[in-house]
Amino acid sequence: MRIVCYGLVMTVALFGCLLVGSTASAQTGPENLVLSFENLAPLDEDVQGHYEGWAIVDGNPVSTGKFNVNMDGEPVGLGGGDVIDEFDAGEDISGATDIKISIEPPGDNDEIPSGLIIVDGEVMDAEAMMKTSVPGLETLETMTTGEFILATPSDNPDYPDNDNQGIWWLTMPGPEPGLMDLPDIGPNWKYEGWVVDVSNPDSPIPYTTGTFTMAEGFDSDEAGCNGGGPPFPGQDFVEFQCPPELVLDTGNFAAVISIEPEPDALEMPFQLKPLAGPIPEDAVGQNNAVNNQVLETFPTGTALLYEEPTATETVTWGRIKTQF
Ligand SMILES: [Ca+2]
Ligand SMILES: [Ca+2]
Ligand SMILES: [Ca+2]
Repeated sequence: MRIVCYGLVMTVALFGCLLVGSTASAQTGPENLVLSFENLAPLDEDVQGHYEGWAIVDGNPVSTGKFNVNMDGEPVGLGGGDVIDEFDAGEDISGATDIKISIEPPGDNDEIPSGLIIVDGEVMDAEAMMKTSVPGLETLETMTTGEFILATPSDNPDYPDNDNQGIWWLTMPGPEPGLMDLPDIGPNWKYEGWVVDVSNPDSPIPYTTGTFTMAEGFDSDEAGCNGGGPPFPGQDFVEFQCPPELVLDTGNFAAVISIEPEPDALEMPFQLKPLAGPIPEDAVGQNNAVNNQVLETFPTGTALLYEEPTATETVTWGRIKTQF
């Protein structure tokens, strides 16, 4: 939508400005919706499922259509389809109060949204600015910080000196929790720690350190398949545990905290990565920071609904035409 003002002061004073619909991606009717996104990642449709838009009308969700996104974040049809300039809900959604984008499981055929909403926003003046729909987002955005140490406590009786083969989300002296102001993200999400081999930037290789919901307490697999370690999230990548064995202070690894959907179909970091940073070559024996990247990397979106042209505009346009 752009605003066109006519030059004469008298005309503007009498009739105000005209609202002229933008030329591209105009919503052609009250059943239509235009979606655009930043930082929304393509889904592996067979494993992760697909996106689906929902207009909340009188408190009930109306599907605006299933889609995936391409590498530019543009909505596309499932199975490698074309870019979708405009969605058609098949009924009037111009009175929607909210727009939500869900992730639906593979083969989903029902007409209700899954519990997993990735972005949503309230409709104001036929437009919804959508933000990532994770509980505690405001805390994640600016307050959440992270630190880790390298250590391998689970095999220390035999191997006290291989500290560069494990990572623990804690700080010393202590141990104190290394993840600060980590909000409760509810039943549909969980945190997961990762070390990522980035020696080939084109194909990074992630290794999980386990899933967790709080900064303190054991994660899903403790130090690895044989357990052990302190009551904090972390992992020992040592012979005593299951493979792989990793040496983390080579300058080739990054440390990452992701937020994963629950249940989680893919053994890869999900697109929400609130904290990440390199594992430095001098990481052993010190606390190491990961950076908050929520504002730069979390998905956002815009939903444009149909706006009924008002009678005033029509009258004004007619008067101007007769005047000039
Ligand atoms: Ca569904
Ligand atoms: Ca050790
Ligand atoms: Ca673990």
